[in-house]
Amino acid sequence: MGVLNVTPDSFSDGGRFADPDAALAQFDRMVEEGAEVIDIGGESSRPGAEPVDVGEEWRRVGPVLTRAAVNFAVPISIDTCKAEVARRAIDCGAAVVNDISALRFDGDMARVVAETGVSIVLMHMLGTPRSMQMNPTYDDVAAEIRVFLNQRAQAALAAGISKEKIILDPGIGFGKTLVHNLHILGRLKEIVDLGYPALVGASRKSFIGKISGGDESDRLEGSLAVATVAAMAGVKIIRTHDVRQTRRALEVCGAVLHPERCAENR
Ligand code: 9MG
Repeated sequence: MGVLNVTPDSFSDGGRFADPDAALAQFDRMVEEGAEVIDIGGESSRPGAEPVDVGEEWRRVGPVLTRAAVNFAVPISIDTCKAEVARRAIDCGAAVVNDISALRFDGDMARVVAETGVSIVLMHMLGTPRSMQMNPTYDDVAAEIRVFLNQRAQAALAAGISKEKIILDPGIGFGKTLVHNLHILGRLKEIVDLGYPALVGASRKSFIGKISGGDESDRLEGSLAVATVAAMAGVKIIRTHDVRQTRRALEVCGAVLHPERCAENR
C-alpha cells in the first residue's frame, strides 16, 4: 500500500503532494514501482495534528482521487475518519476506507462501509492524534490491542460489514512508546491469528529513528526491517512511502515463506 498524503502537514511528505498534478505524478510513480493499492489522505494524523473539516479534507483529496480513479486501475484507499468524505470517495471509485479510528469517530461510517461493500481498515489508536502521545499506558500492549481489534471487528460485523472486507492494523505509533511498538511488532502473529488480513504501517516512523538514527527521509533500512518482520509474521499489507524497495523486500519474504512458488531456474 503506497502512501499519498495530500496534506500540508503530514509527517514525512507533508506539502510535497498538495498540488494535484504532483500528487498524480506520485500516484503514477508508486503504481510503476509495484503498489497494489494507494492510500490517499487529506488530514494529517501525526501526533498533535489539528483536525480539518469535511469541506477542507475533500478540497484536498477530491481532485486527486477523481482523476486517479479515472486514470488508474489500481485500487484506491481513502484515509479518513469521516463518513461523508468516505462516501464521496467511494462514489468516485475508492475501494477501501482506511479509518484510523476503527469506526469510532463518526457514527455513520459503519453504515457507509456496509452499504457500499468496500473494504475497511480498522486501526488501533489510543485517544486522538492530538492526545495519543501524552503518556500512553498499557498493562500488556499486544494483548490489549488484540482485544481491541477483535472488538472492533465484531462491531463491524454487527453493522453488516462482511468478514472478508475487514482488515486489522495495530496502529504502530498511534498512542505507543518505542517499547510498546516493539512489543507489538514482536507479537504480530497474535493479530494475524484473529483471522483477518492484517496491515502494518511503520514506514519512516519516529521509533525507527530512535533505534537506528536518521530523520524522516533517512529511515528506509529500518522501515524495510519492520516490513520484513511483519511479512514473516503473516501480515498481508505493508503501508509504505517507499514502494519499490518495500516491494523488493516483500518479494524475498514471500519466497522464503513459499519456496515452492519460486521457479527453480529464475
Ligand atoms: C494514516 N496512517 C498513518 N499511519 C498509519 C498506519 O500505521 N496504519 C494505517 N492504517 N493508517 C495510517
